[in-house]
Amino acid sequence: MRRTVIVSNRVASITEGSSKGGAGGLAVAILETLRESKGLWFGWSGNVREAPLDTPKHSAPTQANPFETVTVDLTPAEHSGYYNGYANRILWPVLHYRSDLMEYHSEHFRTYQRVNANFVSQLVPLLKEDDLIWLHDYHLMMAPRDLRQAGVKNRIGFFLHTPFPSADVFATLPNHRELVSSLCHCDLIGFQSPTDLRSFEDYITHEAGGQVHANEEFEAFGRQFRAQVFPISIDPDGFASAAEESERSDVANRLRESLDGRSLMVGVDRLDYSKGLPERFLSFEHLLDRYPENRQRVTFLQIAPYSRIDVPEYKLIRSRLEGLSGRINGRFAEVDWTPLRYINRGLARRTLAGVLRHSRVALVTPLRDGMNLVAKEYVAAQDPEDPGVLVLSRFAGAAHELKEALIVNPLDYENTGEAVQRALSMSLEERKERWSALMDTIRQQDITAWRRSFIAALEAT
Ligand code: ADQ
Repeated sequence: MRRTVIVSNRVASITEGSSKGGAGGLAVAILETLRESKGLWFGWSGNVREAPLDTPKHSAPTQANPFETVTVDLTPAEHSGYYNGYANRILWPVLHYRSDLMEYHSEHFRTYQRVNANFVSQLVPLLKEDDLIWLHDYHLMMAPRDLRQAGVKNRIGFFLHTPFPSADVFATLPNHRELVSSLCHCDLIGFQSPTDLRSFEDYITHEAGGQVHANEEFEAFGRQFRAQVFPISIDPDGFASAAEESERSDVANRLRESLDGRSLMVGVDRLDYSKGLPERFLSFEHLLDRYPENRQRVTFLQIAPYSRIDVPEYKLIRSRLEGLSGRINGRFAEVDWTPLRYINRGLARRTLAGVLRHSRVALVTPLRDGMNLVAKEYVAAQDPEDPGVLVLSRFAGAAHELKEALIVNPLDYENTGEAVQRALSMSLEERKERWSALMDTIRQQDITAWRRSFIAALEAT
């Protein structure tokens, strides 16, 4: 088996990803790929230093983790230009159809290019002839070109975890051509959903003057490559057992007691403007307004840990949510009932699994999302004898697969409120039918299938 070299913005600490159910799905997938191929994981250490070390930091393989990690530090200027500036304030909004939020400065693009080039120059001496190189996500879009310029002939694959927006939206990025022409140096580009692939095809034919042939073969900027859909997933059975075990935990008991027989609705997201949280809060307000029988009977728990706190747009969305949650609770709360519990902290994965299992309805209503793993985790966490209902945005990549969820347009908050009402009153029989169809889908395309199919497709290019 060939060695796989994974390159991502961050290298997670091994302990974060060491146990099933204890780690995020992506970390598990990456670690399994690395273990199987005795691979190498390269990326940022997470440290920001005025004077970074000259050489990257290696960690040697161990018996439990038979792969290497190599990490580099960023300077404060690199962190602010490449990570906060270009990746999070320019690329992220555009990839999520929010060009209006882009804060463009050409200096940020130069820093982004410099950091990509620096990653590549530190990586190249570590490469072996038949390594497969697998680049992850929007932080590293200039790396394919740099790798080829450094003479690297290995197979290179790139997977985009976010959406690829429609060609017109992508073209609002002043550097759209540089970014896509760099990606075209890959042998394989992977997207989350057919919508993303279609948008990319459209970009290639209409913006780049390239061609799309049969078998997902592309030609553009003088290069030939493939682009395909690989919907990312989770380990459903691992997550299901974590949820089942967590049901007997202290936190689960506390949650059950505090609900006092009320139905629980849940939302779990990083606090990000792409996740549709204000619209979700409004849909809950609509539910209580329009269907007063839910007052005192339903509690909505929204878990939304802060993310990207240095980015101003995230401060704005935070204060908007604080305002809305205050208004909803002020309007509807009783001395013995708080309708909305809004928590800005992350939960341990096992605890999270238990909370999802205990929830009658999950609201996964992003305005745009590459996939959204919480949707799949919610399904996996359910009790097969009494499963809850998933209310899912049509704009999450997951909606392409999870067709038996109640699919909504999150911008229509009233309609989302109606879907929740339908979910709360759905018969056990219908809940079971929908759940088992959803669970079958997730089992068929789980995280192992995802990583193996990407690697197989890369080898086959
Ligand atoms: P994210 O935008 O971070 O990921 P998501 O797919 O939902 O979104 O993954 C988040 C992960 O973090 C999930 O496993 C979830 O359980 C966990 N998580 C979220 N909030 C948590 C909390 N409060 N406590 C504990 N755990 C929490 C990006 C893209 C997505 C894409 C993924 C994977 O934006 O579209 O699905 O990468 O490709």
